[in-house]
Amino acid sequence: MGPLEYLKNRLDPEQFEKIKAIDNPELHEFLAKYIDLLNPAKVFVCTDSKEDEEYVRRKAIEYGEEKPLAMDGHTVHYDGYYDQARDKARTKILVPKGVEIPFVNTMDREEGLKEIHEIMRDIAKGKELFVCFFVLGPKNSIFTIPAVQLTDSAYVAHSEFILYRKGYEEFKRLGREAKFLKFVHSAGELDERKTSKNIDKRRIYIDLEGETVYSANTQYGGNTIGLKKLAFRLTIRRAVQEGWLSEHMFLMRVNGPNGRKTYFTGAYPSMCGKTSTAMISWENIVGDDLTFIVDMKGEARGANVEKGVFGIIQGVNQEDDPIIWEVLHSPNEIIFSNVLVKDGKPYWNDMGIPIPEEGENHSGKWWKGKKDAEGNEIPPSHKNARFTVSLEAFPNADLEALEAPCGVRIGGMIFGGRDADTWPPVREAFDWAHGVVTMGAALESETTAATLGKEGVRAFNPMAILDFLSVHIGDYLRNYLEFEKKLRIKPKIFAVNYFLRDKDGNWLNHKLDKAVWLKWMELRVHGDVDAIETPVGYIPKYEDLKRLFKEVLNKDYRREDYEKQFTIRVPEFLAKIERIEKIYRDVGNIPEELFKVLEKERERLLKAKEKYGDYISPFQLEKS
Ligand code: SPV
Ligand code: MN
Repeated sequence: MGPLEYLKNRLDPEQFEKIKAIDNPELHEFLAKYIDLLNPAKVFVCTDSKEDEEYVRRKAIEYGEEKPLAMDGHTVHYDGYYDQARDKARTKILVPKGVEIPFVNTMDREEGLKEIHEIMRDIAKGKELFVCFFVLGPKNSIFTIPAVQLTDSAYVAHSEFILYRKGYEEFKRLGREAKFLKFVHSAGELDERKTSKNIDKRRIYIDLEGETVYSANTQYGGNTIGLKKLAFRLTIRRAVQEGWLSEHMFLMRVNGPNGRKTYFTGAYPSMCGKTSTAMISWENIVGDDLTFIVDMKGEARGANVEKGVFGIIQGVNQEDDPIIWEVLHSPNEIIFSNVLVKDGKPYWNDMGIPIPEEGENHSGKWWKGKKDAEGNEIPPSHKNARFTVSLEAFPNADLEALEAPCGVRIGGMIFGGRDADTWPPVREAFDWAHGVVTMGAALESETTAATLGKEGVRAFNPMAILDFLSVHIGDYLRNYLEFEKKLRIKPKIFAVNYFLRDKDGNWLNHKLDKAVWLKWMELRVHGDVDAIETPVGYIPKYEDLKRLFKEVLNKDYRREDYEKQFTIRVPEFLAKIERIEKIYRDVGNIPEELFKVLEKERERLLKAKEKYGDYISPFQLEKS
């Protein structure tokens, strides 16, 4: 029996007709194979119609995966208590026998496929399976990558409708031409709280060769929403093979003088300020997580892979995040996940207002002081609790840029780390290679609650991409360095660090200072202000920042604060070079250019140390 015939027998006629309308035998074969394997009680095929989307929304509630909240359009979803973050250990890239890729959790392809197919056999028994079509990037554009998602979770399908552009018509239009990505997900057996029961059989296996990702026995979005971090593994590989960039970056517009619009991308490991930067209320958000960058007539053009936000909610408060606050308190379509709910209202940690001392959260019925099985006190909401909402809900979204088929020209690229003692708040690279190597490839942060495991450990995380790398880091960096050659107009590269402290551990910056750094970077992209040359790049001049602090935040910026923040900490920088260099030497297959760039930086630092000592005030450098 051919795949189409199988589908005809297996699906309701109405659903079958939707599949038949897409002329793509590879798709038919894929659907027949996995519908047969997962063996659901019924199948629903989503077209781009409002009715089909509404059907998914309704099912999420009917099946108990989401509950309506008091405000129109708001629902809450809970993931299992032990299923609250990306499971790095059980996310594996399937590779041919004997292949090992540094930093990448790999597994023998044949073995992995065998295991996951066994786990997934009959896994959707008794459930409804949703077949959904989406595209990554704007529709019908140079960025577009079609994708099909199978999932037995209405919550996952619902999330994707909020986060991605619909793709059924694109599949129909492309027919056999569609080079699509495939996602197969099942939450597996559910417990009475409708969360995945068989966490020990949680698996996320990424088959590069088949461009297929399997996700089983988990619900947390980072593990299940195919088009997000699962697709990202596949697009990184495509980008390296095809000579463009698929990045873990926000995309935003910074508004310069006289209405000038300058677009920036920013790569920050989770919880390093990426979302809050992209959402500064007087600038304009295009995307908060994933960006495709291609060269077009010598320009670097960027587009948001997604059209919505799966954002961290902890710490969102009215004063610092007025826009998100407003979005979350308006009748938009929003899924709150793993928050505290009381009387139909969502609450989260550090929201800046008193919150109830009991209610329901990711642990079930919750009260202040409640402890989990390990004896740890359970906070009101999970640290990695999230909100899922479309960008259309944001009053400051740049929707024109979001859907621009040619994307937007990127003026600057930012790398944001998290370190207490090395990087100044903002600095600019001397050139592309200097930025790629000493800022992007040398990015470090501390581990956070976005993944399972210990928090607060210094973590090497080049381009904030380490968790998602699917190719050798050397090939990835080579592609990055080579990309410059295609560009006639090159984006400037910057590094930021919002987490610098003094010797006593006090923060040196306020949460909103980043808004000033952005304005400075915008001016630098256009050569509007001078800067001070240091051994590690260009830093702002005090006068410029003083003016910007006043203009942007209406704050008086003190000389002594500037001096503390922008003092070049030579020993710490040298130690960082040692660390980074060693990591790359041990890895092998790294472009020689990386070591040359690091060596030059070391020489500059040593020379400056001889002249000025270990800690160099920006005023000293300015004078010279
Ligand atoms: C991140 O952790 O980088 C996120 C959320 O954007 S997740 O989808 O879990 O990756
Ligand atoms: Mn992310």
